[in-house]
Amino acid sequence: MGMIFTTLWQKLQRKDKEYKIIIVGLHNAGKTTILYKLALNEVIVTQPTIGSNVEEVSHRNVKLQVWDLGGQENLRSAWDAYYQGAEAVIYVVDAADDSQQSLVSKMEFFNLLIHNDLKDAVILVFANKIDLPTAMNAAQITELFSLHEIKNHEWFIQGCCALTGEGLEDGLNWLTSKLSQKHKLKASSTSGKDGAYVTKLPDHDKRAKLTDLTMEDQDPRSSRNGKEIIDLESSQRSIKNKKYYHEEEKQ
Ligand SMILES: Nc1nc2c(ncn2[C@@H]2O[C@H](COP(=O)(O)OP(=O)(O)OP(=O)(O)O)[C@@H](O)[C@H]2O)c(=O)[nH]1
Ligand SMILES: [Mg+2]
Repeated sequence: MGMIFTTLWQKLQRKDKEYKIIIVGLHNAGKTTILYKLALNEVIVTQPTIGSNVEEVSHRNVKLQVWDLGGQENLRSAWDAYYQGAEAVIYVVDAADDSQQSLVSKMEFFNLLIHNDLKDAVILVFANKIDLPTAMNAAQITELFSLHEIKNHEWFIQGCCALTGEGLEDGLNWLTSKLSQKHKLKASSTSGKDGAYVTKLPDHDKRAKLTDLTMEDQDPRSSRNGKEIIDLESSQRSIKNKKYYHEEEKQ
């Protein structure tokens, strides 16, 4: 009897579940174009986003509430206001961007990976604008962004073209299957074997220590002071520190 209630409860939960997703990346990367291609299957004429756009997207019966955030430099410090409750990040890279911009993008990417509000988020990287002749492919972006260094998030990279839609579905297939898996796991870990529900709260106190890094480490822009210094090393150190704490915690 307990099992029947558990299954029913899980089905009901799954039906109503809407996952919050954020789309971030530098200005002009193609985030808004991607959002509306996904939501309306149309290529719209975009303006630089000031603030955010939000749309509901349904993919393979999984409902997503997708927030697209403006990527201009003065808007990026406001991204974290949207992080809370986000279960996935779609990070859009302009694969045809010059190397300087790619490094800035990498820095912003690392900044969000270490944010406490995104510690459980899965990460989909869209290497957009693959239609352009100068675009790097997904393997090159993987290398440039050191994606294999990421140990604390599940991630996937997909080359895409927001104008034709190429690659978008493949990316969303990965994303929605990861989200569904996580939801099932969570549902089974919060339900007791006999049908009684046990609420298992995340260990926030312990987790907070994982990001016990100096603000300077976390904000590479702090070293800028008029110079175009992108402190990637410090971002990478932060990731490694975090990894180290994780491993220490497990022992
Ligand atoms: N060639 C090509 N152009 C694209 C692609 N995706 C988007 N664009 C173009 O890139 C420009 C910027 O696209 P947006 O979607 O506005 O970029 P954004 O990332 O939302 O920019 P912000 O709102 O400023 O952060 C537009 O002119 C798009 O038409 C693509 O896959 N290929
Ligand atoms: Mg936009």
